[in-house]
Amino acid sequence: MTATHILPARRLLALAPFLVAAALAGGCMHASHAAPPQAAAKYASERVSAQGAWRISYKSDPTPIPVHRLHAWTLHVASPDGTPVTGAAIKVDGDMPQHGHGLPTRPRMTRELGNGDYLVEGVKFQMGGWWVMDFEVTAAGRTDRVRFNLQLSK
Ligand SMILES: [Cu+2]
Repeated sequence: MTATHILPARRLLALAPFLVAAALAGGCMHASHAAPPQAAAKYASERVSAQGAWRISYKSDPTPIPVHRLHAWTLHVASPDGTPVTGAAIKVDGDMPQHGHGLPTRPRMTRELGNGDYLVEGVKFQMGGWWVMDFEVTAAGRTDRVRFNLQLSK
């Protein structure tokens, strides 16, 4: 093995601005298959989880969802027939699929409010555009996930 294929450091430094520019130009080079859903139904605030275990909806406080501002969501978890689900464990995540970055904060479910409602605090979006919010809900020995699509204006 020789080092002939290793670029000299100076050459790498010269390339750096172009690499950064490419990354900033939408970040789509490695996420080219990620495109915002077209159907308005995909942006609904109530959705059935992936395996059909839960019917989940959210409300942001304030509404509409703000950008650049720390705020809270209330998640409502019900069975498919609408019966509120209590005692659930909920994991929260979110990201911008086209940009390859996540949330600037780590939102958490901090309190069960009763009647199938759960408080999620620490939500913040640092830019407008297409976001996804993922919730993994475990209750009664069953785990299922739901993904909400958001289109936020700046
Ligand atoms: Cu972004």
